[in-house]
Amino acid sequence: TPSCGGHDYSAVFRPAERGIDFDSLPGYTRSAHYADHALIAVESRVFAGQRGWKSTLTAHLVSPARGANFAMYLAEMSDDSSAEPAKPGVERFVLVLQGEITVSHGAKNMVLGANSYVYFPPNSTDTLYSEDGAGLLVYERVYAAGGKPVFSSGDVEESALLPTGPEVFKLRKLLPQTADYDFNVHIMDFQPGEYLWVKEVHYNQHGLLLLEGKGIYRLADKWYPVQAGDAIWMAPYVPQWYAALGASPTRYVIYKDTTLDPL
Ligand code: UGY
Ligand code: MN
Repeated sequence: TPSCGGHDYSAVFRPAERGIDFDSLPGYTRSAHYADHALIAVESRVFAGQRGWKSTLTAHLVSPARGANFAMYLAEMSDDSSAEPAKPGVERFVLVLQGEITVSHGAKNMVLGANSYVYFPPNSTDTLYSEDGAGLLVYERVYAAGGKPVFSSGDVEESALLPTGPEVFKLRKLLPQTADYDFNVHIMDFQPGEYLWVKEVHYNQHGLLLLEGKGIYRLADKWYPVQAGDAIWMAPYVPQWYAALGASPTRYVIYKDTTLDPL
C-alpha cells in the first residue's frame, strides 16, 4: 500500500484496481425521464412482488402511469414460481431471457428456454411456471384491436428475417402482421458501425430493451450512450435514432403498436 501520510491516492492512476468505474459513482445515472421518452439504466430498476406472480420479483420499466399504452417489465422468477393469467382483456407477450418456463396451454405443457417467446391473447386462461427460475421480459396491454389474436410461441432465431428497405439492420417480427394484433415485438440486429437510416418520427409507441452490445441512442434532442440491459420508452412522435458502436453487434427487442389505427 502506498504511503502518503496514511492516505491512499492510488485511485488517480490505478482506478480499475481500486474497483472504481463510472457507473458506480454515487448518485450518478444515465437514467432520464421526460414527457416524450425515458432511459431506464440497469442501476435504476426497482424489483418488488407483483399480484398474480408467485415467488417472482418484477421491475416495471414502462407503464400507463406516464401515458404509455402498454406495460413493459422484467420478471425474475425463482424456484417453484408461477404466474396467473393476465387481467381480463389484457394480452401478454413473454420473451425468455434466461432459465426455463413451462407454459400450460390448454391441456398441453410447453417448456420454453432462453430466446423463446410466447403470446397469450386477451382472456387466455393459460398459466406459466418455473421450476428452477427464469428471467423474463414481459409486455402487456389492454387489447384494443377488435380481432381474433391467437396463442403463439416460437424461437427468436427461427423466425424469418424480413426486408427492411433502405435500412441495414436485420429485422424479425415475432407476432403475425395482421389487423388481429394491436402491437408487434421486433428483434433488431446491428453490426458495429451500422445505424438507423431513417431519423424516425412516428405515431407509434416503443418499449425497448437492449439485449446485447452498445451504442448511442438519440431521443428528442438528447444523445444517450447505451449498453446491454438498458431500457427505453419512446412516446409517440419522439425523434429516435440509433448507432451501434463498440466491438460486438447490438441486438434489441422493441414493442411497437404497429397496427393500431392512428385515429
Ligand atoms: O420500427 C420501428 O419503428 C423501429 N425501427 N424503431 C426503432 O428502432 N427506434
Ligand atoms: Mn421506431
